[in-house]
Amino acid sequence: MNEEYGVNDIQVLEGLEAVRKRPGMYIGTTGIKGLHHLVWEIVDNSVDEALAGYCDDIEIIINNDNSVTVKDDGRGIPTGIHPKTGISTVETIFTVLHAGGKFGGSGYKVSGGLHGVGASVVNALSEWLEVKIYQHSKVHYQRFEKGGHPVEPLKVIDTCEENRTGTTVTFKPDPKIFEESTEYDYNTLKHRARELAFLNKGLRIILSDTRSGQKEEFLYNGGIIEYVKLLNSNKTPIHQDIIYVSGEEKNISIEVSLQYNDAYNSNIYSFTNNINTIEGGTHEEGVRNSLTRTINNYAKKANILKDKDDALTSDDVKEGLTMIVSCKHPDPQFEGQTKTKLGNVEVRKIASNIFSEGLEKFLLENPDQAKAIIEKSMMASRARLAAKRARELTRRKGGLELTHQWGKLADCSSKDPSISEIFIVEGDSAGGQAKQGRDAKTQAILPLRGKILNVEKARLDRILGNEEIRSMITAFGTGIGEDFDLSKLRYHKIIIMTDADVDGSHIRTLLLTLFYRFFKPIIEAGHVYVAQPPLFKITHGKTIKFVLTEKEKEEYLASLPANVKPIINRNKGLGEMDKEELCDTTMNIEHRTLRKITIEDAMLADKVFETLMGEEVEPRRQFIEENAHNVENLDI
Ligand code: TSJ
Repeated sequence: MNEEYGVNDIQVLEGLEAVRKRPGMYIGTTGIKGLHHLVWEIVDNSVDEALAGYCDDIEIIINNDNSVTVKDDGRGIPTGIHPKTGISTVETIFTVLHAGGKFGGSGYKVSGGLHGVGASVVNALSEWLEVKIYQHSKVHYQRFEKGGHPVEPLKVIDTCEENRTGTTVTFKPDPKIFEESTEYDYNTLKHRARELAFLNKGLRIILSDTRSGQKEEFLYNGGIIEYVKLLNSNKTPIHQDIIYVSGEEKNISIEVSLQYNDAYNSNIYSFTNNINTIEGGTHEEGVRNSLTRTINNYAKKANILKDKDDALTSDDVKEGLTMIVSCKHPDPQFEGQTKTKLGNVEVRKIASNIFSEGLEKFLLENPDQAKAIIEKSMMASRARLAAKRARELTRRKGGLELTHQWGKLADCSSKDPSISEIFIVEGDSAGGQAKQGRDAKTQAILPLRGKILNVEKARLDRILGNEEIRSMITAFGTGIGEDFDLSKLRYHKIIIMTDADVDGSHIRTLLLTLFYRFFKPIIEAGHVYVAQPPLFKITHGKTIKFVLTEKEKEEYLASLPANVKPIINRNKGLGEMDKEELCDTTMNIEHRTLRKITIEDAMLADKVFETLMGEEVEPRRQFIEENAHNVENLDI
């Protein structure tokens, strides 16, 4: 027996020596990343114990000397002699390479970090490592030194309370291996500790740092539901509930949580056995296919998506989506460049089936939320088609370059966006005046005719095909859709200048809706303004005064001597002012008042647009009726 132990011992040490010779083969790097990876190689064993249902708490402690302690309240590593190695299972796990499932007894699976190499590699790369096992009222202990050499076999060093069980491992990474640094970073460990807690609902992970006294506890009974909640916490969800679906088939479990927010980008994270599958794979594909299919099916059945509408694409239903997909698989195959893509083909169908069923149920039970989601996707679809059409149109016309074709634009001479402004002016006459009176260095003028609205009612994407609107988009320089690039914006002030009447209000609504749907970042960055032409012209003898509001008018009138009667003109259109008046009151940087458009303003415009120009007649009739009395002041 002793001799056999010796033979094994030599083989074992050769194995660990191989790890020390080429650590990169086992943990990727010996830099900071590899150093932190050691912690997860150990913690993963405790997480497996939790997944098996025997462990609730895992504690990770960064000690003063940058050793790390990982402690769980599981069953404790089996302490008996292992039949195949003739040494204790504990020692086997710490000294035999790849001593995962094969050595740990039934059900032992190393979910493993990326490399899934386990405790022996950590031991090999440590200056020293100690393990304590609490089991059957005893404390078992073993210490390893200098890259994994057992100081002596596993022994009992103490007694403990009868019901106490668990495993505690402390290791000190070897500075001879981790030459760059052996200093642990609390925040790096925190991020993954929290992620593990999200991915394993009900598992408590306590992280502490005796160097700084920091300590945090992560426990999420809602699991990945709470993960989505966190990811969406600084966003605006467009429906109330976080959708959660889970199921199991053939020992493969699938969990999905998702919620849509009002942004355009998406945050989709997928995991298999707690490993972030950055490259995706069959679990993510299954869920995403099913998301597209289920939303389309429901939308058609609920008659939100009409026969004439194009089916929503996978990209359409992705807009604004925050989603976590978590798969637990007994034998995952990782593929791809970085081995972070799940390859098991059977998972695609299982994930798809489980998710379809759960999602359909949610949509049927929550029609209002379903509607919000579908409308968001339909908006994405419209934007995609519009962008496509706009691209096609421009391609046909020879590109969106600054050519003579958009001769209506009087550009400014400055090429510095931070001082450049573009005035979008309603009507040719006001446009002409503005062109004459502007500061040509910094102020560009683009006249728009009101009739674009009447011709192209309802279909925003068709409005994008309108020559003048396209001139405007070309002038912005940012492109549209997938090509959009805010940094290419040619003017940092886009100023809408329209009449104070119904047509003016409509054009403003149209433009803001257009911006809201296709150029939201421009609004968010605060580049869109509405000019405030004076509402009244007050002539008193030889003095002329322009005022913006009713209140200012009253105040001004009250201040006038009573000898001459003032003449008050209400400014209906920009064209009523002469070019000096227009430029001085509304365009001149010194005298003008601009109102910056917020995303809320634009959102409101978008709603009004839907109502005014949408296909549903009843809400439009109602809207006009309700607003008939103040339609002149309909200022958005
Ligand atoms: F691997 C390790 F040594 F690094 C390590 C393992 C480190 C830490 C902190 C914990 C663990 C660990 C192992 N926690 N819990 C377990 N459980 C088992 O090894 C175990 C216990 C009982 C049975 C059984 O079938 O009765 C099976 C296993 C795998």
